[in-house]
Amino acid sequence: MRTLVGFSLNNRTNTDRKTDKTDKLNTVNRVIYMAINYGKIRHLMTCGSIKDLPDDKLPEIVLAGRSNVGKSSLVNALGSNRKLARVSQTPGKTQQIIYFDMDGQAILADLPGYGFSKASKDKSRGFSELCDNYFRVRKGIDLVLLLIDIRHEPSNDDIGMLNFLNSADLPYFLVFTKCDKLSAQQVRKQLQMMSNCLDFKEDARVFAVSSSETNPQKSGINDLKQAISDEVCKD
Ligand SMILES: Nc1nc2c(ncn2[C@@H]2O[C@H](COP(=O)(O)OP(=O)(O)OP(=O)(O)O)[C@@H](O)[C@H]2O)c(=O)[nH]1
Ligand SMILES: [Mg+2]
Repeated sequence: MRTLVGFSLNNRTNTDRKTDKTDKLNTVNRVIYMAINYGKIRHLMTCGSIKDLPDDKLPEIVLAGRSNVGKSSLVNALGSNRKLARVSQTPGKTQQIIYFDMDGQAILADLPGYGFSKASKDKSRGFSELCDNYFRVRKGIDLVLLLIDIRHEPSNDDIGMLNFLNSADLPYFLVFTKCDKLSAQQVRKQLQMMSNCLDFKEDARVFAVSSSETNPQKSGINDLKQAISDEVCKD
């Protein structure tokens, strides 16, 4: 179901319709067509247990990756809103599943990171379990964004996660984060290293992005937005 930004769909208030008009003008000027209006990403709910998951009626996009890789920062970069998700230098910040509504078109799940955590060992085990169980019980995931820090060799957890996605036949994009910390040449070199280490599908979409709050360029983010929109709203 592909629509012009802001021209989707039901249950719109008059205020929404006014915004839609502005969006239409902006869209026409930029000649960008996206089904999801990323300016309308909102916090939906927070879940500490897989017993309390929300309805899965809307298409769902899941952010997965090591703790500290930049999942919550990516939510903020997608929504151009630094207050959407809590970002921290301390690994293990996101300890629950945080859901965001994406313009009523899809939901976005920010999962706790796998791998190391400065939280207590028990808690850390809890996060990983939550992440593992999530993929086991959650049906109808439409797209997984697997985030990997461009600067480092993939961890065993990254490799395990990718192998799981391949074997479960879940659609995924590989998103390499923190590219602003390297030169363009280093990014290319690291991408080559990643393609040697990681067994990703030949047709897998790969993005190199920067979500840094201090780097206004946010490279790769627009391409990623367009690709998510196309993938999730293609029917
Ligand atoms: N330079 C740079 N820093 C980034 C980028 N993305 C995230 N960071 C930084 O990395 C740290 C961790 O970011 P988060 O977004 O909280 O990471 P997370 O994956 O949500 O971490 P958990 O919630 O612990 O799983 C923060 O200090 C961010 O500012 C990026 O693209 N560039
Ligand atoms: Mg987080």
